[in-house]
Amino acid sequence: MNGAQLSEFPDDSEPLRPHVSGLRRRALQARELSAVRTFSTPFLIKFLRARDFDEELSLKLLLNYQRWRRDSPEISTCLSPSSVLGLLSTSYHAVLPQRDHTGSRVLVYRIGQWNPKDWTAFQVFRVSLITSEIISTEPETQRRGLKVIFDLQGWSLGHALQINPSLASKISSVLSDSFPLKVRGIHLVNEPMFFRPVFAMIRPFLPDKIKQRIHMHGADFHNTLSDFFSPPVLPPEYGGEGPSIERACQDWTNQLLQSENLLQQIATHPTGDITITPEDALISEEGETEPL
Ligand code: VIV
Repeated sequence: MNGAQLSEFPDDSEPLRPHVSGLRRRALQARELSAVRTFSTPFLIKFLRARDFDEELSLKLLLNYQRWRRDSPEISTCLSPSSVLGLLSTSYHAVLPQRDHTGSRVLVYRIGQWNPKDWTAFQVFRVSLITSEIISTEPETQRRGLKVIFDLQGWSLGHALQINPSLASKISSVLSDSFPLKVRGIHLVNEPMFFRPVFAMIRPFLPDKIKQRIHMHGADFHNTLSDFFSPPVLPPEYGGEGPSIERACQDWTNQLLQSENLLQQIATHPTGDITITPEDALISEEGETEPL
């Protein structure tokens, strides 16, 4: 059975068990994680699904995720949606209510709603990390990944000045191999000419696979965006027939606010694994074959 077929099985099914145990054993043996004694099954499955059940690649992703969290405390130590409520209230961001025809989650970011005088790039990044943590718990999103629409209308020098090389490298790491989500498409709309230098800073760090999935639509996006998304998926502002972008942003903000506790737990947990059950702890002790 290949990774894509395995991915379809539910979390607690028999065919997934040897892979979960395999990744758990590798993770428990990894020197970088020596302080961690348990890994829950749903947590490990996120990384396995993101890498089509290749245990070696899944371990690498798990270690990169840990490293990214550690190296980006300005972004990862607080995942409270209410701390960025002012930004969310401007209709900056939504996860659309409908998945696309392949089952991917569709995310919209309206950069023009971000006033760089009020919010730092780290806080803006936090919004994406919050959403990513929430949607990465959904098995269907773990299987079918996500697509992002960046509306760059209103992109200004004030925005550009916030994106330095260190931040550009953090952006490319989460897009490539530091977060357990499959990035299936990045669509830029309304990008102005002077977005190019910023894009040129991020692009060299991206693997070819991701580069090929970036589409620049410009101001005439109505014609080309519809090649990728069917009308019921998109809000009318983007040429679709779904609920308005304002409605979608409000609804998603409310969903995030309801997850405040969960997000707080993820942020403060040493590995971000908040789904540990007593049963999982037992399995991990069995899996521990090396003498301490
Ligand atoms: O956060 O899967 C200059 C995606 C994104 C994520 C995270 C995950 C993910 C697709 C990003 C996309 C957005 C965490 C797991 C990278 C946060 C970006 C925050 C910055 C401050 C926004 C500034 C605007 C960018 C727009 C261009 C981006 C690309 C060309 C990718």
